[in-house]
Amino acid sequence: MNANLFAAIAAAMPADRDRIAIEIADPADGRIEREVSWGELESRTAQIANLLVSLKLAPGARVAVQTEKSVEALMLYLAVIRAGYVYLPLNTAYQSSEIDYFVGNAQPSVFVCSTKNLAWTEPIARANGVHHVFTLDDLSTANTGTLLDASRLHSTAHDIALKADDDLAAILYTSGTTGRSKGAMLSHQNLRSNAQTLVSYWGWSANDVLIHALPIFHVHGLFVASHCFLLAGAKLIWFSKFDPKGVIAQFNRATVFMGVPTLYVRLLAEAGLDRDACKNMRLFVAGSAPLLIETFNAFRERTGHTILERYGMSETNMLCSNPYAASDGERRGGTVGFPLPDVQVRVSNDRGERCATDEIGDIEVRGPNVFSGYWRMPEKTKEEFTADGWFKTGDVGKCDPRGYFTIVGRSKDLIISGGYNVYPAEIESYLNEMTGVAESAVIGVPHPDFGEAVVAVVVRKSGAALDAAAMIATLKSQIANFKVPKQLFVVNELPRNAMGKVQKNVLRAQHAELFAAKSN
Ligand code: MCA
Ligand code: AMP
Repeated sequence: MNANLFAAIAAAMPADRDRIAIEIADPADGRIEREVSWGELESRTAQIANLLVSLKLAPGARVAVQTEKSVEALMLYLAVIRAGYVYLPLNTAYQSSEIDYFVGNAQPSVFVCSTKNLAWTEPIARANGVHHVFTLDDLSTANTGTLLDASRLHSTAHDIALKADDDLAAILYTSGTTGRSKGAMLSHQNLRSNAQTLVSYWGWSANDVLIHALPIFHVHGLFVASHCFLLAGAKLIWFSKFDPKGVIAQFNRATVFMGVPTLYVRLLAEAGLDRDACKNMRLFVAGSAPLLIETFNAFRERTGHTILERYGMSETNMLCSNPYAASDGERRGGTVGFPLPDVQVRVSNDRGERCATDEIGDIEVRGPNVFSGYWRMPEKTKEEFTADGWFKTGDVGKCDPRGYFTIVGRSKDLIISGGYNVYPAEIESYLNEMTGVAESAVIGVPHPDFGEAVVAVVVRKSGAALDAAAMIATLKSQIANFKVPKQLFVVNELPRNAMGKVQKNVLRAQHAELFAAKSN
């Protein structure tokens, strides 16, 4: 059997290749602008796969991609998998020092960027030894980019590369609590097994129509959403950008929606979100960050739908899900439900023993979905697994007597803002480099839209004058904008405990109302 994920995707395509696979919507009003058939998806991915093969890349070569969201970018992902290379998606918000790190660390053979970024990204790629640089833009824009132009010269027939279960399919960078980002290595089996589990557990069929409004450089939009639609042979309504009005306008033609909690908060802010607008829908899925119980309840009241919350990680794909079928139990707000079939989840105390029911401890996981390790970081990989082979998620939680898991916090110092992960240590390292800064502490505080917002507390060196606005502006020029603190406070000292450790919990309590007050 060919374990290539694309072999499973090809097998699930409808026999009638003229059927529409993707409808591309205008983000603002939801109007359908273009359609892509299954046949086109198949032949376009074959052409791009053939182009990649013609480059005579080494086995296991990485293809790094930083492009705007487009169906062409989804085709590129599928083509990389199909041709047997390794896909490395990069957030469009990343700036030069971030791209330099990822490209330097992963050493891709191919780098694909938007035409508008070529001038600054190509030198970084070339300096890091990348041989092939292409551009890729949305087909609806005038310039389609060199990747599509070159691919059109290639055959629309392509034999799917033969892959084993453990062969690498993708590398997803996730930041660490200390040091730089780590590349989570995901195999064809990791991706395929998890996608097949979700298709079956969430009751997918070829009649489903999924509204896809998430970015495609992280697990949620790239894997969870795209793989479910592909393996069910269903249909996508494609939004290049989330817009609540446009999305609501399409609910009456769709059956499934997936979003991070911020998308649900923004949907709820629209008067047009009501039972009638959602009457064709069968499933709303939330994940990537905690869904507040207020959001869960408000959505049910307004639409009559109970959001299904699930929990996952870049290293593991999806781990837990609230039940889809009523016969499996109710969907409980504030919980992430049960371990998915095939996935094992346990809660351990700091002595490595199993916690009792309802006892809080570290969440550890095992299964065919769990990655094999961090790219070229064997020591880090070893640290993140227990002696008996379970992956330590860094999330803290508990399991109730009925088997529902709840995430109560994180042992890792991580902020999740609007579904994007921000590691305080990274922001602190940039702040600490600035003239006049003695030290800094970056925290997450509750935010009505993003769930958590990044806030920095900076200690000035004796006699130094620090300008908070100027420091924020400097950060904006250095790092992805979602990581930049929404507010920065200059203080004389940080609160410390008896051991001299900075008490971030004290800072979080001090600033807990910062954004709540603003929203009133
Ligand atoms: C945008 N901004 C943000 C965020 N997004 N600030 C904090 N957190 C954010 N997430 C800021 C920008 O820096 C900018 O600030 C201003 O908001 C407007 O930017 P814009 O791009 O127009 O924002 P937006 O389009 O409204 O984006 C908000 C968003 C987006 C739609 C919620 O953040 C988003 O798509 N989030 C989803 C992320 C996701 O897919 N996560 C899944 C990870 P300024 O004006 O100052 O420059 S996968 C995962 O976590 C696991 C595996 C799982 O379980 O799924
Ligand atoms: P990432 O590695 O960027 O994919 O982020 C994974 C992290 O997101 C997990 O370790 C959790 O901390 C968090 N996460 C994902 N889904 C949920 C959820 N439903 N509830 C709470 N936290 C979540």
